Amino acid sequence: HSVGIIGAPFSRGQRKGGVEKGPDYIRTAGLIEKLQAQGCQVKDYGNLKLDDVPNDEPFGKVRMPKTVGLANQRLADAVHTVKKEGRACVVLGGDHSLAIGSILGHARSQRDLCLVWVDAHADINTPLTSPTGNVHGQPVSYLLKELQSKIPVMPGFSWIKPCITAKDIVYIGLRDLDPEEHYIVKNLGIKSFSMTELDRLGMGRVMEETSDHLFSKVKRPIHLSYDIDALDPLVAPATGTPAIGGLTYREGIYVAEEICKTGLLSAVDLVEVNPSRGKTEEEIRSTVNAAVSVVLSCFGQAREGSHPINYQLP
Ligand code: DIR
Ligand code: MN
Ligand code: MN
Ligand code: MN
Repeated sequence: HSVGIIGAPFSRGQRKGGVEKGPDYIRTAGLIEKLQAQGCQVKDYGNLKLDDVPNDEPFGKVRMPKTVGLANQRLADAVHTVKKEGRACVVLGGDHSLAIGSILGHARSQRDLCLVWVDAHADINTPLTSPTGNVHGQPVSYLLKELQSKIPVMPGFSWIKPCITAKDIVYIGLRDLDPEEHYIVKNLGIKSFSMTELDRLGMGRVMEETSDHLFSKVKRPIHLSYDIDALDPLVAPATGTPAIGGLTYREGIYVAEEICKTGLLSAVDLVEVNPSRGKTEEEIRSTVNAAVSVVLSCFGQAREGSHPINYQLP
């Protein structure tokens, strides 16, 4: 695998400080060295320089629209560059609002991409349904063609053109949706494996059905947008909006292993690691290590073990 890493130390899509430290914590835990040790060619593009835009008044409820819009514009350009250079792109967050720029940048070079969204939350509020005004609870709404008529013109967001349709998305791990979000998911018929479906089917069937729905018939590039709060807070407590009853470590890794095996993985977001939300060093360590393991599994780390293709017994 040839992998490009972008740090997106961005926190203005929600209210809690600390999530901007995610990229550096994940690097310090050895992500790049570990990817290289498993045979990946890695280029680290460094952290984006993202500044607050002055006089960034709320638009309705939406908080810091100019700052969030500009950061995502920068990120879209960076992701586009990584894809032009022929690498799989890994964006380290930062909060989940950065999926807007990551997916739009990805879509510039990969027209028919599909989206696997692993999260406790659907992140599909529109600016008008959002109960919090936090853009990290809204990114999917800006990306969906079907919702375009429901999105008002907002400062900082005029460059955004939706790039995916409802049938191009699968959700995995949902358990904390606002009523308006549930309405949108059902009304648009988005394929969703909430924790209830996961309990019914098991993760093996969930990944089979994800594959059937998105990429088994016609091969297409996969964008994996992975919110660390998809994992149970017992595993990943250092995150802004933890939700009890989530994926086990094993289920979380299995998703990444299966996506890796398709050979279609083109971009990954690993978001919402917030070291400041860990109550102890151990909570931070556990969350960061889970994030590193998810990315390693996306690019070849397998629990069954592995060996070089030309290996000869001595
Ligand atoms: C809530 C929480 N649905 C919102 N969303 C979160 O703010 O729109 N997304 N935590 O990650
Ligand atoms: Mn979430
Ligand atoms: Mn999210
Ligand atoms: Mn969140």
